[in-house]
Amino acid sequence: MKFKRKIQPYRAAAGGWGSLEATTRFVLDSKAALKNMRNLLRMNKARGFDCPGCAWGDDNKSTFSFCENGAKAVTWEATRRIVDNAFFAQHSVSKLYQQSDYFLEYQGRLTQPMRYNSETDHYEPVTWDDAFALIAEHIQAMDNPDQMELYTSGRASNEASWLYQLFGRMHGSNNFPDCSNMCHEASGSGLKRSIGVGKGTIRLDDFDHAEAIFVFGQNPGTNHPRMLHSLRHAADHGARIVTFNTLRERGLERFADPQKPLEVVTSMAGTISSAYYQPNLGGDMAAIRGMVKALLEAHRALVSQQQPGLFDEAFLAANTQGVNDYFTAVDNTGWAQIVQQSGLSEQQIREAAEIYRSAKRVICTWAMGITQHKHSVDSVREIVNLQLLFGQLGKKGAGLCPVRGHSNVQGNRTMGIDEKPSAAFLDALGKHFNFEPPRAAGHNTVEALEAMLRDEIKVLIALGGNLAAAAPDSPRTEEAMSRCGLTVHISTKLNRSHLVPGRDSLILPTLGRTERDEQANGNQFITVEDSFSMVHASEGVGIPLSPLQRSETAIVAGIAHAVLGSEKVDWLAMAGDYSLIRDHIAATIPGFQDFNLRCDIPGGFYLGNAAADLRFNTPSGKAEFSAAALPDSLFPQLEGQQVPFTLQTLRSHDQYNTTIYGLDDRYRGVYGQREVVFINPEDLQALGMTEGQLVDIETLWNDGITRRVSGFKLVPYNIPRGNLAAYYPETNPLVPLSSYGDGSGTPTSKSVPVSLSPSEDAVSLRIA
Ligand SMILES: Nc1nc2c(c(=O)[nH]1)N[C@H]1C(S)=C(S)[C@@H](COP(=O)(O)OP(=O)(O)OC[C@H]3O[C@@H](n4cnc5c(=O)[nH]c(N)nc54)[C@H](O)[C@@H]3O)O[C@H]1N2
Ligand SMILES: Nc1nc2c(c(=O)[nH]1)N[C@H]1C(S)=C(S)[C@@H](COP(=O)(O)OP(=O)(O)OC[C@H]3O[C@@H](n4cnc5c(=O)[nH]c(N)nc54)[C@H](O)[C@@H]3O)O[C@H]1N2
Ligand SMILES: [Mo]
Repeated sequence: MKFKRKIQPYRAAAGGWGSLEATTRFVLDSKAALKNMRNLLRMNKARGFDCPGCAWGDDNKSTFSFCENGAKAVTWEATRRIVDNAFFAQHSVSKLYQQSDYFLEYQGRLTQPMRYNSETDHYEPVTWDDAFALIAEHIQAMDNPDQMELYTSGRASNEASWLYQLFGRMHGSNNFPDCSNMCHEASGSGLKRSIGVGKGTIRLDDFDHAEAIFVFGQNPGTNHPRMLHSLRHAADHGARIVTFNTLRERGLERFADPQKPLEVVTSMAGTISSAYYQPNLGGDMAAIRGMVKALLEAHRALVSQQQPGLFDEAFLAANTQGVNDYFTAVDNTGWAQIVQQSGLSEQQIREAAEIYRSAKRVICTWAMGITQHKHSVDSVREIVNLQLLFGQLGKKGAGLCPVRGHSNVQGNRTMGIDEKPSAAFLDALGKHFNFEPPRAAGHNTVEALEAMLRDEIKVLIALGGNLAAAAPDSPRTEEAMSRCGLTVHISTKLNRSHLVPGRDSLILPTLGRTERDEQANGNQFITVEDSFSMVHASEGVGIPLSPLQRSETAIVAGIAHAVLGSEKVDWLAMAGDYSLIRDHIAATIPGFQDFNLRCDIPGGFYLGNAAADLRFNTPSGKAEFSAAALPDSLFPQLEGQQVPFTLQTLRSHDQYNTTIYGLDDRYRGVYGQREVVFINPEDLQALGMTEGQLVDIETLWNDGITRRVSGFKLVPYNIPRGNLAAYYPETNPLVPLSSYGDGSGTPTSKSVPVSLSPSEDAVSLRIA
């Protein structure tokens, strides 16, 4: 594959012609153009399938609602290329390992179960029955149930993930590491501690009523393109959109609605952000603390003049706990620290505070720029603090909105994919199935990898995802996985995780969400939950490529049946008729009564959110302020050491996590390449380096391990000094496994302490 490399700033609005053109080009490039188009048309409708792209909600109003990146996700799944027996016979695992992530997934869909043969270093065909028997053999040989890790990636349906957790718990372990541990874990734990529920409190139509929307650490133009419609619509109706993002992101500046041809043809693209602040990486908590400091000052001035204060005193008294301790923490935080840590001036922060206070209804949204730092839980709670002061909960057009990643990651948690399940959930499960579920907390993703490195884990099963490439510290992650006795990957496409086999390894090919899922009792649909707690049905339409592919639910049931037998639970009957699973979900998870009936509601049904109704499931029964101090440093491990740069690892426009669709990042002006590092032009000059020069990036850490990637091209960019950005997963070797968030365990993918040096092999690389 040859790609034209160039760096050329993107000047148009996000979402305009560029977007449609790229979509069409992408769809037509694939061999299944017509089928793809038909699939697109059915996305996000009452029935038809849910877009496997992101977890944004659907308004069910527009007739042709899809986005460029949703289109890529669907087309990528709908390829006619196949990776089968013949492919694996031709390529050894060691040879495939040399290939890029892009190459691996581009080979097509997995169509038959394969087992690794370490003697030949090839995957070889295996029957489903033999695969299940092999899994049972390994699991039954374990000394205790905690020697197994059950990983989940957030595309799995409610039905498959619920069945999966039941299998794991009936077998006796809570080891459910998942992608969420690397993603929005800090949102879940921060929100739970502050307001008693780990989910967003708003609904999609709240965007129509907000007077201000604060967007922290998020790049919706690429990762949640349909959110731009909501932002644009809100901006058109006079809402102020205030962005906090370390980088200048095109999608947050201007957006042309691809569904409004006039805008695309003329240049009527709307401006999105009315204010755009570029804090240092990890600087948002300080920025918000500064906003509150300014607001508290104004509040006190009013009160001292016997006037009503700024804050919503009635709300605070009735619904919250700990505000005075919080004010003390704010008083104890000086402007010098706020300015230094946020990287914003006091004036900018005061200006943001002014916009905030002038709006009656405010929504705060956030994503990975907030959640992938050491102090992410405190940062999430600081957003909540701000919102509580003004009573921005329990009213229309206001609230908290962590914008989720994978399309059903929120649903997975609701279904019990959780290494720390609540006692109430375990009680309900135990009672319904008459067994004693394990009570001890299980492993999150980092803990699972650490346990593998200690040789404590015999079996790893992955329900989707690509753990080897998604997890931090790639060499150690790969080492960890290869130490398992058996690794099992339930996957749609070939990926890096398959190429770091345990002593035994299986690839089990599964159907994607866009495909027809026919079982004993006829065609099945599944359900998913979006970022707004809407649960809805999704039914695939594409014809599967091979009769050997099985649904995720059927595979999980097959494993459970082989390991546990079907005396207590009839796993295979559930795989034959998913409505049986939904009946069990209704009986074990709150909010799902009459689940099967409610699957027919167009657009789905709302699970509800207690905090949005001002009911707080916290120890005090109220929303709890967090009085945490600002962190002294992002890297306390490096006390006293000079850290030249902080690096964030982020997504390009042509990727879905570890799936690389192409080598362009259009809105950032990068074409045909991914090994680039964005840097402030003054830093470039201070380093005595030049645009386009190739550098090595090396992590500064305290464990004596060298972590370095080489040959990254310097690209001058609008980013504050001292901050860098480069793409994930290429930079995952730089993120230490032992660097994770306090109280979240999430790898600190958005703040890696690094230094840069000229690449030694720069000359040869440049010629190549
Ligand atoms: N097309 C596409 N869609 C996706 C995905 C995908 O890979 N491709 N992935 C899905 C998943 S799993 C997820 S979790 C989401 C991810 O969605 P995002 O969180 O938008 O993803 P990232 O690319 O990691 O972008 C992080 C953004 O935060 C900014 N940022 C980084 N650190 C900081 C900081 O400290 N402060 C501030 N204020 N800003 C910061 C970055 O400049 C960047 O704009 O998207 C989901 N949707
Ligand atoms: N450095 C760094 N690391 C990060 C991040 C970062 O920003 N920086 N982001 C983190 C985040 S937010 C996340 S969510 C994780 C993502 O971690 P994962 O969810 O583990 O990774 P994905 O790349 O989404 O998984 C892609 C694979 O899933 C499989 N797949 C696709 N569709 C399906 C399906 O329908 N069913 C099944 N069974 N399999 C399917 C395919 O085989 C594909 O190769 O990565 C994390 N890692
Ligand atoms: Mo994510």
